[in-house]
Amino acid sequence: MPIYKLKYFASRGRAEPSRLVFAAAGVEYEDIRFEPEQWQSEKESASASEKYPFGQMPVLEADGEVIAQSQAIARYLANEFGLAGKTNLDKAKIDMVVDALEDIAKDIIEMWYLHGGDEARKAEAKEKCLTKTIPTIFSALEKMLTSNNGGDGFFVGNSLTLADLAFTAHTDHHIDLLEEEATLAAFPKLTALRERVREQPNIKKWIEARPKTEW
Ligand SMILES: N[C@@H](CCC(=O)N[C@@H](CS)C(=O)NCC(=O)O)C(=O)O
Repeated sequence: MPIYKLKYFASRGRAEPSRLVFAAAGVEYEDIRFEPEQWQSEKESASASEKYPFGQMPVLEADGEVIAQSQAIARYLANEFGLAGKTNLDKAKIDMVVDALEDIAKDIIEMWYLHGGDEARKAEAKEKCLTKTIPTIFSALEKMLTSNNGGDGFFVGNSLTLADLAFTAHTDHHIDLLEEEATLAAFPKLTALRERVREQPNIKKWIEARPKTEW
């Protein structure tokens, strides 16, 4: 097994789907968390372009090989640990879920950057997220989940995959950043899936043990 190091800020954010993949697989890794000032000096270090190809985090080191981009990292780990579906069609379905979640993340990030600035525009962005983006995407995901074993199992196939883990990580994030518990309420199958994933023993253990962060 390679020696894995996952580098990110002291938050769940874009690293948490990969952390959940590690947890689900029961694989050890070094969970390196930088404070903003440490990150600044990392970025200014002589080897920054090798260690951080895009000048951003998260970054994974696997036996010294550097992999950047959060989705690439999560997919790589899921493939390595058998959480990436069995067929190319399974993989495409997992990507559908992950990419749809990224569309929500884009809207939330846009809203987040208005924080402390134009409060009216921020409220407008939040409203759009809550009344349009999330309901549209969650309706499609609820339908997709329901079409697989009645929605009482997992998004794809008969076992846990990156799709379920990414959904669980992203919904925590949405709920915290939007300060809104209600986004899932209209979607009973998605709500139950999230609980099922959070109750998986390895995931439960990680959620209890992980550093408590604001987001
Ligand atoms: N597309 C990239 C985006 C990465 C990204 O935006 N990283 C932010 C944190 S979430 C970052 O490193 N910000 C610090 C900086 O740009 O200096 C991914 O998914 O990994």
